[in-house]
Amino acid sequence: MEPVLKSPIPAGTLTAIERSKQLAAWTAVDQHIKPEHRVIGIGSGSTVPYVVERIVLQGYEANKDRVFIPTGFQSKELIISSGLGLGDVDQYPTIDVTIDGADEVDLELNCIKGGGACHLREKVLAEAALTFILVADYRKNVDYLCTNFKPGVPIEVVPFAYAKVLRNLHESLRSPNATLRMAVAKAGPVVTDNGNFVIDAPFSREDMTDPYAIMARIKMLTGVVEVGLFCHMAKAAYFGNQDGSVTAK
Ligand code: ABF
Repeated sequence: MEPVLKSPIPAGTLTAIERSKQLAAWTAVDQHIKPEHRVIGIGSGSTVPYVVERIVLQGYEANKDRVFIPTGFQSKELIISSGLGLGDVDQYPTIDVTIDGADEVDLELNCIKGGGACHLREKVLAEAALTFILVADYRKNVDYLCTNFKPGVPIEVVPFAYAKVLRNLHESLRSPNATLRMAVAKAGPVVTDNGNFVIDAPFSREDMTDPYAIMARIKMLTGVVEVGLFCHMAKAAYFGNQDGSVTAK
């Protein structure tokens, strides 16, 4: 049975989904960021602003020795606009805690990330962290990956290799509907912060019983930079629920 924590937040005016994101984020900050922590990784997505909100409310920005490392443009702006100290992972290759969002999290705390095309930098910050924590709303809490998140697994590829990697996915990796991610109005491919393209590859429930095995096979394809499957990395995940409770995995 998963433990259910009491909400740290009084009822407010947010929508149910936003409130559930906030609940997850605030709980993760309260449980895992300690006064002695000096280097904190800040992920991407729409749940992470609530992480920063709680950090500021807890007064953690006041210590100017504390630095916050972003996973991309969005979190960098968030850190700066919230008055937090900005750092970089090349300066701080060991991070005390990284808190980040997810597209889906399974029973074993494996997750899909990269719906926002930031998963390369997100994985660097997850791996650099002594403790990596996930926060999400209740829709992301699943038994098996690729249940609700229909685009599938995001794969960052160098532009030169995208067509070859697509063929590999279609023919050898049982993902016949893998597609190149296009920008709004199909103006062209989405380009990541690293100048690469993203392929979205849906997988069957059967394949997602062992996401690590699929991740390892995709990662071996020449031209793949990073796979949005984070296996055996997270220490805990928090999901805000519609009833104001938080589920911890
Ligand atoms: C990032 O933002 C991603 O890896 C994931 O794709 C997404 C989750 O976003 P949200 O918090 O908006 O659901 O963390």
